Amino acid sequence: MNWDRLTTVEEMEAATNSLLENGKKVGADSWQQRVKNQTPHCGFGEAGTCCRICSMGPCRITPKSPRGICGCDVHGIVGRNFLRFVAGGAATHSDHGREIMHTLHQTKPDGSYQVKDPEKLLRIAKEWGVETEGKDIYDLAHEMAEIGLMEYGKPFGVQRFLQRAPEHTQKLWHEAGIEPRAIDREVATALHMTHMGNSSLPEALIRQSLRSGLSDGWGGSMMGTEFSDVMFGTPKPVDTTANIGVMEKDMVNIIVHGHDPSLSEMVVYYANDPEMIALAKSYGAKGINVAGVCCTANEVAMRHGIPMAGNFLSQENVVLTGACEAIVVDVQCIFPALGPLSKCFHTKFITTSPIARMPDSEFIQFSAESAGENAKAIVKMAVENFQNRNQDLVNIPNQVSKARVGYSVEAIVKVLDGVANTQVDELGTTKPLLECITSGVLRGAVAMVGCNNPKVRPDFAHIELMKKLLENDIILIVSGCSAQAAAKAGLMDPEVAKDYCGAGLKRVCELANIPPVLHMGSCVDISRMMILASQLSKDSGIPISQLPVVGCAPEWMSEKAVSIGNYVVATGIDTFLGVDPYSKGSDEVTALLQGEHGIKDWVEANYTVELDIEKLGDKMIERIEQKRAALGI
Ligand code: MSK
Repeated sequence: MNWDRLTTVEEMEAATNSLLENGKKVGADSWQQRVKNQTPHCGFGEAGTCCRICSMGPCRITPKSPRGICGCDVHGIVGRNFLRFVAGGAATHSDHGREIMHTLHQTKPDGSYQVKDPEKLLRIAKEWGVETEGKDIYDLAHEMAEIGLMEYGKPFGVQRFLQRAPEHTQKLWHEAGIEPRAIDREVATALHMTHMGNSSLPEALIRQSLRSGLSDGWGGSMMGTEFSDVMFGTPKPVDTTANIGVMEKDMVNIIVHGHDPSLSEMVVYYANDPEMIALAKSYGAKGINVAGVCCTANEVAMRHGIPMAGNFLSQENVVLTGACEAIVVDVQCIFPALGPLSKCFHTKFITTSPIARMPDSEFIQFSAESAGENAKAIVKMAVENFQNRNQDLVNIPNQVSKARVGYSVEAIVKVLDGVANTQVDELGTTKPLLECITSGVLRGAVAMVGCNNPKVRPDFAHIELMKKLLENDIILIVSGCSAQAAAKAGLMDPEVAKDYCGAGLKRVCELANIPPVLHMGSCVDISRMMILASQLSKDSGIPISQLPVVGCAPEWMSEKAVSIGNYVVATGIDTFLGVDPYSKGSDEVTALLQGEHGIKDWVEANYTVELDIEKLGDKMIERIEQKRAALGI
């Protein structure tokens, strides 16, 4: 265990290699092998220049064949593919938010789901103009759930949460014609626009990409985050541990993986049930250990201090330890490979959502109405499986770091008040953080998010970029698998990580007793970052685009990440990518996304794509310093 220094990527890779050796003993496949099988990738796919939207093709654009059969040029094809990519992500995130609203509708004082943060519910109700006086909190929760669900399909108007943005941002959205209407409408419009015979004008396609992205970040994702807080509690700083060594040799190990906290909350609850613990002991285990992978790990870590076993490309590692009794999944980012892999061991691969059905899994349909019963059945199945573990195959690398997680906007506002001693009003203020930035104690902030991608050495880009930014007194707010990369390395351990900071950031961390990399949650929680940026802008009077703040997704891989990129940029935050979003095949689309006169003219921010991680870091620091110079700070 590395309690007093960072765990290096090389050490993590050595641990993975020892797990792959374990897998070889039982004939397991691995993503590392599948990457080799799939390489080299299709050049047309990578450039975004293959169109298979209708059945006349597929059409692939080359110098010899510059147009598809319908006559669409490369710019239309790349633009359409890009918009479809965004729509897939916006639909996915927002459907997660929709499930949360349905769960909110099921809350009862004595039910599986309750209102744990009534103040937050009342605050949002007031914001939405809903009468709260004398109303029972559960009646209010149900009313808010219905109103929230209408945001998905209302025939008129724009998203309610847009009014949270600074006036300047709202004006830009209005003038650019990208205020998102009903969430489902923006996804449907994206699919309609990209159907054969509709839009092929890059500008129109990219405008709709921003609009669809905004329907996610300021609609579906924001509802997912805010109402998860209402039901499960708004995160506060809590200490936990991270990396593969959180699996316990003598305990029943249950891994929760996916995104929707409705499932994992209940699994955590029943894993603590004395009846289940007694059952585990009757099978010779010392107890039940729940740990997380991917964003579900973030959700339960920040609310309950549940350890985080790994991120996206570590998901096979937990099974390869030979000590995983069950891997329980809900939705998104789940490798279908987990089915055949779990068959090589004793592991039960339990799927729970009709949205994510996979071969070689046991399906226990989870629903808000029968949540308790379902979760108990899952925990029992895992416990009973302990007896089937083959002890000769158990290999748990001794790699664990400490992590302090759970920095919601509310928590950040609270802890940073300790640094500058500014009076916090009822709703809180970001003024202490602004003072640190304007005085130069902190040079700026980077919101680092996103996945792992085998195109980038896993976790290396996240960790190395974070170290470089910390050295330069740039504070990090992180979410998703980027957050777990930091936690695995030890960058969320306040004691260890402060030594990687410049003098200013180190002082802030010591005074506020925080790590320099602040864990903000899962990938839907990037909406928290939008609220924080908006609050900084309102408290300073400076437009978001002029603040020394940038976004970064160095190892992103999913459609959701592209949707996120679109709402982050559309909110005015320059965004730096370490993987190309299949757009390089069109110089027109590239200019719109990355140039000085594309989306930048509409929303005052754009993308930078840089595959060299060292240069990506330099470019972010340069942009932050340019913004500081422009502000004269
Ligand atoms: S889980 S979308 S791999 S961050 Fe949210 Fe991680 Fe990316 Fe999935």
